[in-house]
Amino acid sequence: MILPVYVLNGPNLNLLGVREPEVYGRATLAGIEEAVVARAKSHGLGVVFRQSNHEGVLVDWIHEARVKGSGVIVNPGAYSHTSIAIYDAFKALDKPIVEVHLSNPHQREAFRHRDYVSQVAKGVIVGLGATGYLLAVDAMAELVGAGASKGTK
Ligand code: CA2
Repeated sequence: MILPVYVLNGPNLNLLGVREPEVYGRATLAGIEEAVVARAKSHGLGVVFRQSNHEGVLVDWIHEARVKGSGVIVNPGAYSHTSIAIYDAFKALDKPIVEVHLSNPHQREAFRHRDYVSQVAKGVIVGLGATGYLLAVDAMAELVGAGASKGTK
């Protein structure tokens, strides 16, 4: 039995679908959660899906995933560009990490070009909107050896 995949979302992502649809798309976080859970289920994987606006809460959840998760898909939001605490927590996580960004930070302000989490992630998906989360689930299924992943059936 494979442990669930943690899908962690950082600050302001609770506002998805409400403001700035031209940057982040029209999907709400609840809609993304529903699609992620369905996609993970197709791979035989469970999901723990969470969002917090607080750095320390995200650190605590990464610690929790060390024990209770098989890997972490993360959109750290703006903490990607600032948080050494989240970087350190991921360094201590001996499990696959896939980072997702809805927008493409490389096409945006210079302060979004540095990304601490990318330095510890196995893979990074940017600029594809909500689809990026689903691609991350497919990649994670392969990384954790989930039975029904694409290409194995
Ligand atoms: O593109 C992404 O997924 C980001 O992680 C989103 C973060 C941003 O700081 C990163 O550079 C890239 C911001 C999330 C803010 O989400 C909002 C959604 C709707 C309205 C306002 C903010």
